[in-house]
Amino acid sequence: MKTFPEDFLWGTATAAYQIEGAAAEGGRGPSIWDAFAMIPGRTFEGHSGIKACDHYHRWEEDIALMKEMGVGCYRFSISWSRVQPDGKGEVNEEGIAFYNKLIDGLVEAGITPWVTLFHWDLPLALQMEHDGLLNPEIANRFADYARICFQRFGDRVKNWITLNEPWCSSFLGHGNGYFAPGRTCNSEPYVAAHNLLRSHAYIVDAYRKEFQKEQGGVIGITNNCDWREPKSDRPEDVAAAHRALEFFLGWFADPVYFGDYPASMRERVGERLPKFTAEDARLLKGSSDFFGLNHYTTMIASEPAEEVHGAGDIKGNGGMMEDQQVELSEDPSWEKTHMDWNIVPWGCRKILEWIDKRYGHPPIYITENGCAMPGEDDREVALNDTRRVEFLKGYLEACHQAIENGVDLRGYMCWSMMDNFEWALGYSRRFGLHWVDFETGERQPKASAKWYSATVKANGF
Ligand code: GBH
Repeated sequence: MKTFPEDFLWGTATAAYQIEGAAAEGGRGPSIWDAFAMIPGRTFEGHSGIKACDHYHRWEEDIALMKEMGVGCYRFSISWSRVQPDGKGEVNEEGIAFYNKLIDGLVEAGITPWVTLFHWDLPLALQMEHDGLLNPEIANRFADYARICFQRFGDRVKNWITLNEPWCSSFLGHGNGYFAPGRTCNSEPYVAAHNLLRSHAYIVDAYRKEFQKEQGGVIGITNNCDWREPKSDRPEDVAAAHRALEFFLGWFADPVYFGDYPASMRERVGERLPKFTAEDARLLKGSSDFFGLNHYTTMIASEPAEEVHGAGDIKGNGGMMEDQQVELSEDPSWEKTHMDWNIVPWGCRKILEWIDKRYGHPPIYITENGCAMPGEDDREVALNDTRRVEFLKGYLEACHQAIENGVDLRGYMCWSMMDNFEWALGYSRRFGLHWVDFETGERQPKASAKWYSATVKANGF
């Protein structure tokens, strides 16, 4: 039996655009994902989040399912354009009312809400009229929106996540164009990342100065990082793996913990890497009350034999390929998920230990981990998802080992509470503990939901 620490927090996670649906209801304004999904070829068979899991109407049932599982927390995100349809100015009271009902329902069910303010769905008006994340002014828009959320929900919400995976908005949104807004450039990712980091800092500053004392909550950022295992113990390969992690996670976590980007990035990206003003650096340093980590997979890293070209459409790429100069490969013996991601549980322990060491033993929450497995369009296959159970066991065992090795891991939130809109891959990939019929909206617990529930209740497995 692997037993977790007494106060270990067990949860599940979702994001607004992936589950809510009701995209044109209740006064919600469009986001960049509504627009992106309309461009032919950008999402699987043109799928969009217009209906998704219809959580906007089925939220009570979803809370009941989570109560049944016995989870301690639920991580969800707020749709900015549901709260502020234009991304600035007027507040949409219907949107506020929806989140109030959801939050009240969770509290009543004994489930602690963990709220992400931004999970990629930027209000379209900010993109069209103000160049979105490329405009430094975005940090003020973010802070104003966050203030509305703190004011309206902060009496009950005590756990805030500013941004989900800014790496994805920066690199996938502005580097290889795989995600909204679909731009491809070798400098814009650095600008978008810079403004997202500044936005995070401004949000946290507003919370700490105007709300934290009275409301007594915590606030932090969630970053994603895959593990990079050196191909050999040659110093060049070890350095390449370390550099890959700096270009992937250090890009976002170094400014938050140290007030600046990694030196390796400064050297290699040069003029294209923006500089923080003294004031921004001051606001950033120490701006997260916990380390939020989303972790899914592992790749092997080595010093490239010849120079790497291309902006980074290469599988597994964690940073701008031409800049980081790391060769990535896989062990052919590794099993893969339906996303084609390698299943490597020990990579999870190693990334946790890397974070623990580099960032001075911070309290860490895994705010996402999970998998999509092939064949789950078939309901019977999905309901008997033994491969997901094996995946979760493997990764949770790695978490347990990390804790035994001294990592301050405080919680684990499984991605995802239910099957949902998997971004560019639409409804073709199913990450859920609950199966969803996207025609009727019906939900049903998979075997993994039952296994996870037993694990949560026993605080181990
Ligand atoms: C998360 O992102 C998101 O927060 C969530 O919304 C999403 O539904 C979930 O994961 C599942 O995708 O180059 O093929 O080796 C995940 C971020 C970044 C993790 C890329 C895996 C490498 C894949 N991902 N990374 S690959």
